[in-house]
Amino acid sequence: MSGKLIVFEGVEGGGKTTQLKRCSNWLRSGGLQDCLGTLAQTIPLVVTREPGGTLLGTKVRQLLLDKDSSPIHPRAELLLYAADRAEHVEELIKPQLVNGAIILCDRYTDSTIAYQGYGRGIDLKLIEQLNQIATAGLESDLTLWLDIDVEIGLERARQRGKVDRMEQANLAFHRRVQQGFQQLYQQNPDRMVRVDASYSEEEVHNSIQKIFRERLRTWFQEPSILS
Ligand code: Z5A
Repeated sequence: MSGKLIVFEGVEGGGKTTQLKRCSNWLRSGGLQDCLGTLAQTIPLVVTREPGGTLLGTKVRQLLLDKDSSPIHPRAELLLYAADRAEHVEELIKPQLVNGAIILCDRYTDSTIAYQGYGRGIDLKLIEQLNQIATAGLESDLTLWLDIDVEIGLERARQRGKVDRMEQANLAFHRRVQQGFQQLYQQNPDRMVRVDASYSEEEVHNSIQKIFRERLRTWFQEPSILS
């Protein structure tokens, strides 16, 4: 597969959605061309998210995040995230990678390890197996971990006014989730890059741009015939 899967991860309020949008706007409005020259015209850009990147996923997302719905058992919750992902990988991610696209995805497998594993306490090995089944082994090429203090992130999410079922969980839960992302970052130094998300939107965007510039050139630029 010739495309690239780039995932934005982290606890609530870290600014994933904000930064993913800024990043796609920047890439579409000349950033990709700036990094890759004329090659940029041949590379599609796709923006998606989990849960909810497909028609089925939209329905699963409603079931999972509706704050007024009755509680879902942790194993049922885990399987719903896995079902969303299996459909997402087969229907959208794989075909777009074959098509050579750069895919920007809001959350992926690390969220399941952090939230259902560290947060809910489900066996991590079981989750890894399920992630393997759901993705057929497809890992991200790059995961940007937007690292923010849990309380600051939740305060940002609260100020925005939208609170979903996961955000209603207690602080101890979100701290365990944060610990999960820290562990994943330590275990996957090649795939994961930490971005300090405590700075202003503009500053965080600039850090992400820098990472993109380096990676895109490494991935897509053909070696010079002179070198
Ligand atoms: N979940 C799971 O449990 N297991 C899984 O396998 C998967 C997901 C895939 C998805 O919800 C939920 O599903 C999520 C994990 C769970 N739990 N929750 N809740 P979502 O997609 O609706 O929400 P989210 O992924 O958690 O995103 P979020 O709450 O919207 O946070 P965010 O995307 O990181 O932040 P944001 O929306 O970009 O920004 C939040 C606010 O902060 C907003 O008002 C911004 O204007 C502001 N902001 C952003 N950046 C800054 C900076 N730099 N300074 C100050 N203010 C800022």
